Amino acid sequence: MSDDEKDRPGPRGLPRAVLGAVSGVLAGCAALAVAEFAAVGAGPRSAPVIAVGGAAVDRTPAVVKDWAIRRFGTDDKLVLQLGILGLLTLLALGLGVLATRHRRAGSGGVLFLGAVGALAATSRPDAAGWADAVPSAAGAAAGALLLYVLAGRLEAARPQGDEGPADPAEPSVDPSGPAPGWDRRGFVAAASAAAVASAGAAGAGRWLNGLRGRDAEASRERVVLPRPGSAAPPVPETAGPPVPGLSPFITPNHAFYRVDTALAVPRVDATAWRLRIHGVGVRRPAVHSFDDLLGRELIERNITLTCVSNEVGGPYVGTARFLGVRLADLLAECGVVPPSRGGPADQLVARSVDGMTFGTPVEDVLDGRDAMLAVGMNGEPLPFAHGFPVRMVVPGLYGYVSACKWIRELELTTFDAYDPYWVARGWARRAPVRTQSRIDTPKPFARPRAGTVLIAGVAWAQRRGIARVEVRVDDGPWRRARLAAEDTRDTWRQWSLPWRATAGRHTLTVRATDRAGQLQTERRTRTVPDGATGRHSVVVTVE
Ligand SMILES: Nc1nc2c(c(=O)[nH]1)N[C@H]1C(S)=C(S)[C@@H](COP(=O)(O)O)O[C@H]1N2
Ligand SMILES: [Mo]
Repeated sequence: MSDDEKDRPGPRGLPRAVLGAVSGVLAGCAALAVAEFAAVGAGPRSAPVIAVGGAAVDRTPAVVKDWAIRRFGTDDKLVLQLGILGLLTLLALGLGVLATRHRRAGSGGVLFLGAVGALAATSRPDAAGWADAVPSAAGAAAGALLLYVLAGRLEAARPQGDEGPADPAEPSVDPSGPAPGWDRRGFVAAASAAAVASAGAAGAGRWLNGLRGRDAEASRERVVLPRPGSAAPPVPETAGPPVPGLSPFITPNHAFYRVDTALAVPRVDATAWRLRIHGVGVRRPAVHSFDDLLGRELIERNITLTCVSNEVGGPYVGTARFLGVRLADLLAECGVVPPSRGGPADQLVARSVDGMTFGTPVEDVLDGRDAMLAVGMNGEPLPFAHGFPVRMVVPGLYGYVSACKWIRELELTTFDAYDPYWVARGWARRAPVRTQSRIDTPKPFARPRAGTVLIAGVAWAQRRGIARVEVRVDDGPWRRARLAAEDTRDTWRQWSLPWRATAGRHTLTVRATDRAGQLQTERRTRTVPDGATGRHSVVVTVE
């Protein structure tokens, strides 16, 4: 070896730490790829990033979950996954560097991360058992082995126990560089083989998981929605005035808000789907298939769905035309009696295929409102993101206590005996929708021209209906807005008010009064535990 060669920090100038970091990242990729492949068995929910993300959501306090929804909206899940991947990358870099000094410790770190993933996966409410631990375990084993091998190539020619040149007189080799005579060929060969194998495993995993999803997609494409026995009356022509900037009366499916904890949207094969009804006071437990439901009398109703996490003025509210089976009929067939007539169960717990649980008052479901198991939304089968094949919809209740998507089970129980998912995390047991209103146009910080400006928006108070909407400019008097025709009391109502706008900065505020006589309160509260209160204001500058 020439002196010249020895003086360089390392072959090709790459310090050993960098090669270690590269090894760490390769090991991380291999681990995730093998895990993705192994997750074909137990389903995408068992893949480490999804499992850890899901477990993190499970443990997120109501306030933080709410902050995330506020801050990131429907992207909260994407942000969470990117966060986990970013953290994993940092850990992989660190473990890779560590492995160049302590091979065992580096690989041990990878195994430890695998254990975290495995624990997370088995802790999820939808975990099937130990099978959910397999992807993380298999991935970690592959990653740990690869890191061990790569780190070994980096020190291949190093004499045992020698951390650097023994003779200080000898021109030194940078101790942070790979050991002299490191097995470059071996490293490059192992690294490339690992990269190719990882890409292969990840690709194969994706493909196989896709095949699974395709059965579900095919089953959705085959659905022919029957005509409703009880159709929704046509929406009054005047319920949705064509005001630019105002939300359409019916929210199209693609624009309908989505709120759920599912990091991977469940893709359920409708032909294999079953709904089980059982529990306290159920004299005839039942199991229904999707075709059973389609064969029954269906009702079609326009219903405004609202999320408890919706801030005052927020976007998590929408109206759709749902088609489904009346829930009261299904329960009555099983012999269920409401508490007011002596029934022993006051809580109807719904469970989804992804392990979420919801608790709805039995009394509400049986009080004559159009609570349903929906199979259709705006003329098509439920989109996967909105609960295909079957979801629950109960007018007048926030989604987290009623609107179970991807439902698979209904259990009659009591509020004393069981707390469903969000209730166990600090949200209210009972949560009827609050009377609310929102200004859709003008938008905040808009700069309309002086003259007539149309202020318009929506107001909702499901089960009660909207009686009045008033708008105030700055500290002026409350002026009654023109209400569009009402569809039903379970849908939102649109309103508008022409305003003679004068130049300058103005604050527009809206308030609604429901038909029970309740005026929307001015008092601002957070969304936790049972829905935000307060009034929506928009500041505009008239030019
Ligand atoms: N399985 C499942 N169903 C769910 C949820 C969920 O996290 N998982 N979220 C609920 C909440 S909080 C709301 S507000 C509604 C939203 O329904 P959408 O996403 O179809 O608008 O779904 C409900 N159904
Ligand atoms: Mo919600």
